[in-house]
Amino acid sequence: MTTSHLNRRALLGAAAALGASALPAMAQTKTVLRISTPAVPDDWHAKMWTVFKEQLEKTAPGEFDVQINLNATLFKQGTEPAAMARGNLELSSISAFDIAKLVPEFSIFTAGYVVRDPDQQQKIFNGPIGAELFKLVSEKMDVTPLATVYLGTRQVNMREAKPVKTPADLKGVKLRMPGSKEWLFLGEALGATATPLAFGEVYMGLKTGTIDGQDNPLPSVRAAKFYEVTKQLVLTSHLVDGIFIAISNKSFNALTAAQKQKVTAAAQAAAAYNNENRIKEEGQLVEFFKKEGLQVITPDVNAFRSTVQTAYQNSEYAKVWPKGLLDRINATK
Ligand code: KDO
Repeated sequence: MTTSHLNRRALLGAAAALGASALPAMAQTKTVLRISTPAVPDDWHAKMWTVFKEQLEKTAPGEFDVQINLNATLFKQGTEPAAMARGNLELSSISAFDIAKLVPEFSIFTAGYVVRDPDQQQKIFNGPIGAELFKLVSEKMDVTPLATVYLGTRQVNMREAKPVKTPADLKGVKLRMPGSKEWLFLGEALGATATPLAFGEVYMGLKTGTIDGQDNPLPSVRAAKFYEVTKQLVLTSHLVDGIFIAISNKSFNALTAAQKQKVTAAAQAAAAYNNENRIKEEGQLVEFFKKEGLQVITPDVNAFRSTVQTAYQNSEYAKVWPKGLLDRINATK
């Protein structure tokens, strides 16, 4: 064997060894970002995660392994913040109701008829109020909110049509709400008998009659097909609802400055995609539901507003709202 042969063989061997070990080594350097959400695939706030993933694939090729888990298949609705704090989940979209459990000041955003519209919602959370409250969220929940997602304006959706003008007309109505005391308070404030149930069980609950109604924004009523098992929409517009794309601090702090910027930009692009599509669709859905045979009525919204606002003002929640915050929210234009 000549020297050159030896060298070639040695080189080939080294290259093979490198090839074999280099691939898994590269794969290992990808940062896994697990996402869990109860959203159904056809809803905008489910599809927005694909926007997040695709943007990161473009801006940081090969750096992230984004894993999207819809329909609450990875974590049950409402358990995502605890999973993130424990390090079992990197990202989720968390609600004001999830946050209020650990940051009581935030319960102002669980109250009906506080935020006026999606535009004001963005201004509140992208301005000084958002900055102050998100700092508390990071300190107390160990997660960083990256973007504010308009979930839509919540409406009452009834299994059987009923003349509903004021909160008194919802007396005795078993209105499904997500399962936490903050949500149940909102259902009771509307005049109904609030019944806790996870989002994934609502369709069956409506179909079988274990609940009389549910509340959700119109795009979610469409995406989750609740219109197939209900006969009426009551446009109470009681909550301009928001969810927040949040990342666990442990994961966020492990990123480089450039990665932090790219992940934040991807979250904001995802939220912008959702917000634009959701607002547009929300404006068109009344016609769609009417065509599907639902009765759509507008109740005495002022009566709902004053009853709900009084319930919150007299509640334990209002006692911990920072002084002047409601005025600052109202002054945000
Ligand atoms: C719901 O369970 O009614 C709700 O609208 C509550 C939201 O905070 C959010 O969890 C949402 O469901 C899910 O993302 C499903 O759309």
